Amino acid sequence: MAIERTLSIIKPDAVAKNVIGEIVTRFEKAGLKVVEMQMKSLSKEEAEGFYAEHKERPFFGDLVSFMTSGPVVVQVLEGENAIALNRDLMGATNPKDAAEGTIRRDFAESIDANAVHGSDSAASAEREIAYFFGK
Ligand code: RTP
Ligand code: MG
Repeated sequence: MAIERTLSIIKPDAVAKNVIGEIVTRFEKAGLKVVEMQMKSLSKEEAEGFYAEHKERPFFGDLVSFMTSGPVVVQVLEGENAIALNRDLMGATNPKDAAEGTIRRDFAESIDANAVHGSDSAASAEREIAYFFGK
């Protein structure tokens, strides 16, 4: 049993759609516990730093514009196998490829406006949690 923590962001498209509660309910029903939660608007610098691993990618500018287009909900989720479990609940990056019953399949519009972020590894989770909430 590995109890992990992972960083989740409910992105501006999902906040605008008024589905914060539905998304959090999916985490809770899957056994993940919300242990930190903050609604905020990311500055350009915060979004750039958060997604720094993608800074050379062609979609980086669009990604930063999108992530600063409205408020987001930043959360730390805790539970058994939380990092992989959250990625499973989210579904594939492109909602067109996301499995039935996943958050992105049900709430996302496009590969850009794809409803949620989730840490993709233990190292990412550690960095991302510290980025928003400190150690
Ligand atoms: P996230 O980091 O937001 O949880 O998404 P992810 O792991 O599923 O995907 P990642 O590869 O980390 O990409 C970060 C975000 O960049 C946008 N993206 N666009 N046009 C493209 O080919 C492309 N690839 C990625 C997506 O919005 C993705 O969520
Ligand atoms: Mg990612």
